[in-house]
Amino acid sequence: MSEANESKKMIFSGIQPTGVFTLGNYLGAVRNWAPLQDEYNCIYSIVDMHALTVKRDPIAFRQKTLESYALLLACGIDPEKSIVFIQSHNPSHAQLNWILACSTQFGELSRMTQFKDKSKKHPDDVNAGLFTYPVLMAADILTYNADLVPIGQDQKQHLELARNIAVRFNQRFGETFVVPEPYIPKVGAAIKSLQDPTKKMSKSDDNPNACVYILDDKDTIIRKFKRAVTDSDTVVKFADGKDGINNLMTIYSCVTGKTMDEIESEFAGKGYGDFKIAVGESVADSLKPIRDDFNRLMSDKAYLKECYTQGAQRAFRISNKLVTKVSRRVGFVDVR
Ligand code: ATP
Ligand code: LTN
Repeated sequence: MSEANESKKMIFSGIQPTGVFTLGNYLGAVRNWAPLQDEYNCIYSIVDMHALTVKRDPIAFRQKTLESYALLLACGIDPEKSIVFIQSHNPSHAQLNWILACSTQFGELSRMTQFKDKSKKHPDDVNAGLFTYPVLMAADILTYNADLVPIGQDQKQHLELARNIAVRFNQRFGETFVVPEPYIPKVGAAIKSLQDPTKKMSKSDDNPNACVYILDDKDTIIRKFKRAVTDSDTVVKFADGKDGINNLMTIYSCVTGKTMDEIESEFAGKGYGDFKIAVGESVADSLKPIRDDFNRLMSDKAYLKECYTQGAQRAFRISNKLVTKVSRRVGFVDVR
């Protein structure tokens, strides 16, 4: 895609290069991105500026960003069909971030649950970036006039804030931004930790048994599922109070396409042990092509560089138009 096709709706989404994507990132977000590529103008980004809100070792960070980019391609994002780029390569995000920050209230940002959680987790580094993180996310989305934003459940509150910022700006300065809609999958939008099924599965969890990473090998995946925390019951049934089993059933349903009723009948009379192995096997088999493709892509750094360089140029051509428009609207002096 060289320029956006005006007749198609625009999609934007991003993922942080904070580590290998988890099964949660995959089922809740990235897996749903590839099928959208034919019907929409899709722009997908590795949001490295967002990841900088937590202290990182620069060498490891650069490596993780490259790996995350390769992972997106391995998950089926096609740089010929979509724009795929690294956020810090396009200056529009930072430019619009500042303007939107001046239209965002301290009180609104204080209510964001991700800020509250992350500042509790890193009490020694409650930096301003962590606080204004959702404004940058709003800039990511609004600078492309995205209509739809595919995300997991945990990002709904941030998307709501982006909508509020857009509406407020439009009211004050005239119609400028499209007000984006969230696009949240019906099943898989909130995959839970395998060790504490009341918490979300998160890339930055310190316990590696809590997450399945999409590059884990088959034995590791099966081992993690065997160790998954469940209840003391034995019946595979989706029900209140069975968070662990509900989570495993959700994962199995996402991967196999089976309904909860079908899963209950399949495992009627069998115990949790058999079920956990079946979940592990189906997940491992569905992730195998990604692992193979990732290894192939990582051995061709020149190709990756070509893709992310072109991606950033294409992204800039679209976003810069909006930044120019917004700059005029707020009253910055025109340079040309
Ligand atoms: P971190 O742990 O570094 O904060 P994360 O694992 O929460 O990262 P992000 O990069 O913040 O992942 O999120 C990328 C996408 O994955 C977002 O759309 C988010 O909603 C989705 N996502 C993250 N975790 C889950 C989960 N457990 N279930 C479903 N979707 C998820
Ligand atoms: N905040 C998101 C990542 C993210 C994003 C975005 C998602 C940054 N910018 C724009 C969708 C659209 C997260 O923490 N998962």
